[in-house]
Amino acid sequence: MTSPTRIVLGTCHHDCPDSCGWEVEVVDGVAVKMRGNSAHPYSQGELCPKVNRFLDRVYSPDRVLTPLIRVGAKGAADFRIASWDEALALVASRVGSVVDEWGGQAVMPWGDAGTQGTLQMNSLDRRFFARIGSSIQTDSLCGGAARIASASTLGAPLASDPLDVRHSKLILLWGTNTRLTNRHLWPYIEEARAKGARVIVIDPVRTMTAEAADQFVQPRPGTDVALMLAIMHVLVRDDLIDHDYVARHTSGFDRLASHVADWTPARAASITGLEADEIENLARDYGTTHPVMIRTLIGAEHREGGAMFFRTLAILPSLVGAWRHRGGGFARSVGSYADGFVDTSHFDVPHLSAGRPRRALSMNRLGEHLTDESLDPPVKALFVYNGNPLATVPDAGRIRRGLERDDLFTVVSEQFLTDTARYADVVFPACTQIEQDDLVTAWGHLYLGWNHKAIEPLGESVRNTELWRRLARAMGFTEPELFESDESLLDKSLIGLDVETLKRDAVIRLPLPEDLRPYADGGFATASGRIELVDEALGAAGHGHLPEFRPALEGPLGDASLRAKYPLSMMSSKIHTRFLNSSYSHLDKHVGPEGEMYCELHPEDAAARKVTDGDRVRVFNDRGSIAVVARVSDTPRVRPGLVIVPFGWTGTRTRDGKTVNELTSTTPTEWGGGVAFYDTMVEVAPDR
Ligand SMILES: Nc1nc2c(c(=O)[nH]1)N[C@H]1C(S)=C(S)[C@@H](COP(=O)(O)OP(=O)(O)OC[C@H]3O[C@@H](n4cnc5c(=O)[nH]c(N)nc54)[C@H](O)[C@@H]3O)O[C@H]1N2
Ligand SMILES: Nc1nc2c(c(=O)[nH]1)N[C@H]1C(S)=C(S)[C@@H](COP(=O)(O)OP(=O)(O)OC[C@H]3O[C@@H](n4cnc5c(=O)[nH]c(N)nc54)[C@H](O)[C@@H]3O)O[C@H]1N2
Ligand code: SF4
Ligand SMILES: [Mo]
Repeated sequence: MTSPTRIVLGTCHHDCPDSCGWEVEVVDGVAVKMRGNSAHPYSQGELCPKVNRFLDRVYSPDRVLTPLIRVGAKGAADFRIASWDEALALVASRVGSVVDEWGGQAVMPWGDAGTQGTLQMNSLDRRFFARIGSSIQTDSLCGGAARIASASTLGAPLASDPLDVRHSKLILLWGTNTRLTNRHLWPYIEEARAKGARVIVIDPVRTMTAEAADQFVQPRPGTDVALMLAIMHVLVRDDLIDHDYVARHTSGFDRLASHVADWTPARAASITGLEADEIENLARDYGTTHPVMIRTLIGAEHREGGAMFFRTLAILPSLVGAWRHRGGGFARSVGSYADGFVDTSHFDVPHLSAGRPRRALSMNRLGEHLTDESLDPPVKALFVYNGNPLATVPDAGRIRRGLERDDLFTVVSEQFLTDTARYADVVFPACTQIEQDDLVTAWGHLYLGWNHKAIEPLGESVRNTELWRRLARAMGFTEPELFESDESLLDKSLIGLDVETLKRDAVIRLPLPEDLRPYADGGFATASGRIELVDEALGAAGHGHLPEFRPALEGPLGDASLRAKYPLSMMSSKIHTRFLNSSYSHLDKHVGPEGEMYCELHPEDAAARKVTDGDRVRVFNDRGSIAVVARVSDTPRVRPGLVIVPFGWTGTRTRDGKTVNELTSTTPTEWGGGVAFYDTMVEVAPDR
């Protein structure tokens, strides 16, 4: 007799602003169907081309379902199946010896947001690594610099509700590819358009979002701060300033006004490659239309000047009083709004590392840390979870050389044998989201999601929290904090929420006002309560008291000798609808329709290199070289001088086993702890 069908509600865990609600149909303990939860107020029953086939991922024959121990060469993915006991004992003994010989800091954790679930992203791992006294992972591949830089202007990383674009008359999608990366926001934009709103996309690439916009502004990459300064120039010159708002809620306006006096549209035009008229019109539209919303996400952070982009952009709404209006302001990540309701600070238990010194290692410079002979102590053991750094962190060649080291012991927790997992000494099998309970805070909207476990973990896979508990036990640790249950961890985190409704519906809105408008009447979280247009701290640190345009060293206006060797700028943003970062690019039904990893060139650049559409080419610089197919079209998405190689491919599906991060730069953002992936110079040559 078959048991009745159960419908289990859940929330997507992916590192994606949408955090959609879903429902899983379960028969006899097997998930048979998965679809969007039509009662989810934001995603309204739709998932996406990545997650529509999620069950293929869950039940893929390629899932890692038991612990694995390496038997072949590193990178060969030659493993044998092992019992949990054996694998745990091996890790405990190898890591134990590393700690004895080199100290805890020789252990490096590397974890990202493979799941954004509150428990499974970052919870007991913090305690486990504190107990070891490991190195501490710092910096951020995604969002950290944008957050810090926006907060440097606004006082806190809090800004407009993106869903308020419904009420806008003018929407500037500035460095975000909404239709691809934040697709469930698009209907809200269309709603505004139906009421007469205009949409302007500002992006160096003619993205699918640009194609759907009313106006497309295509600056040279990394030059936006010059554009913003010229917009400020026009606002001041033509007196489109909201003087009342500026007087009451900002300080330093006079200095800003004189600072932008020589930032004429003509000057910015020569830097951005735009027409001076185009800049004039953009500034005038911005200064005269209300409500006016600037929507941005992460992309423009991945540059040497990435932090300054966000600091400067966040200034614009205060100059025109855009914050006053529903549908006006600046909408970026709203993740920090959940902080008051989901408090995970108790996940950190400082006394666990008492007496053990800890040092910071940047997650963005993994390759450097793994190969740096002067590092004291060197990294001797590496734990990777919730990420695939060999495919997603810049300068992958160096990471590979690190992972190949015989004296490095690498542990990976994964669902699949990713590029990185192939180099592991031990792989532990990880659950997927429908095999685990969790809470999901969103960064693209103000709804909080619950995720109910729909099926039992497949094979011997475990949720991350369980892995940390098992590892702690195997290491002989006894502190009770290392073994706290998932239920207890979550219970202590939820503050002032209707947990019953949250669990029943798997979604509630954060208890915030419907009309959010955080700064309608000022109230910035700075020391003075005002936006301090002159930032003393940044100035003292050499980053400019006032917003400054500084061209990237590895950019078209940067180091001339580098440019002579590698004259093309390379972007590697998200392009494919069926990939979510490097996840899914190993699954046939996802990778098949996306074709092959390519390099798109402007026809002029292609002709100069005797490259035509479909040719095999090499894209290279001093860091490495990748083999791809050229894409050249009569309607190029880029200006001359810029090429695109899409991000997201896994090396298991590319011609030479390499991905675009073989070429990318590890130069940090000038401040804010980000990394300048997109400021990368290359050359392209036929591969004959
Ligand atoms: N389909 C799909 N969706 C995704 C993801 C995915 O891999 N695939 N990844 C998810 C993740 S992790 C994130 S962080 C978000 C990111 O979401 P977004 O920030 O929207 O996406 P990005 O592609 O990083 O960058 C957005 C746009 O910024 C542009 N850009 C880059 N440099 C500049 C610049 O100097 N100036 C201007 N004006 N624009 C610039 C790029 O051309 C790109 O079109 O997407 C999420 N959604
Ligand atoms: N060139 C270039 N590089 C980029 C970017 C770019 O635009 N261009 N974007 C950057 C950005 S914004 C981001 S966010 C990063 C993303 O980089 P990563 O975080 O490394 O993203 P993924 O490659 O998707 O890896 C997520 C992994 O987590 C695993 N996973 C999922 N759920 C769980 C779980 O519950 N437990 C465990 N143990 N594992 C799980 C998945 O199987 C998957 O392999 O890439 C960055 N790198
Ligand atoms: S990946 Fe993003 S768009 Fe797709 S289902 Fe998950 S949250 Fe929604
Ligand atoms: Mo990201």
